[in-house]
Amino acid sequence: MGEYRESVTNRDRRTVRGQRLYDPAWSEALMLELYQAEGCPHSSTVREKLTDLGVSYVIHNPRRPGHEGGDVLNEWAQRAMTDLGGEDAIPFLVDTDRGEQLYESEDIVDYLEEHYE
Ligand SMILES: N[C@@H](CCC(=O)N[C@@H](CS)C(=O)NCC(=O)O)C(=O)O
Repeated sequence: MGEYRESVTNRDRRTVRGQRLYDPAWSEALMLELYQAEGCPHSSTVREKLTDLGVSYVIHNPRRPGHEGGDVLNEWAQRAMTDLGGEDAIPFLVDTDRGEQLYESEDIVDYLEEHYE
């Protein structure tokens, strides 16, 4: 959890060639973070909804799909997901702006329709 919070703080200070980023699209992208996997049908449902809504978001690829837990691809993302949500399950959405986090693709889709449509 500590590492995750620190990284959010660092990311908020991200700069490009010395310029702080104030691009509204980047601000929007910071709001939604999706922990997911290619080949996971439930992640795909969420990605399609985000696309349909035209919402920008950040993708994390903690691991391969699989009910038993696929191979870990990104240890930081895997740890952030389990620390934040308490479960090793994808898809997992974090809405940093609203302070919400959700598992379950159907719940995530409902949430997105409610808050981002
Ligand atoms: N009901 C869940 C199913 C998600 C699911 O089965 N995800 C797989 C990867 S494709 C997974 O992470 N399984 C591990 C687990 O659920 O503990 C949803 O709709 O999001």
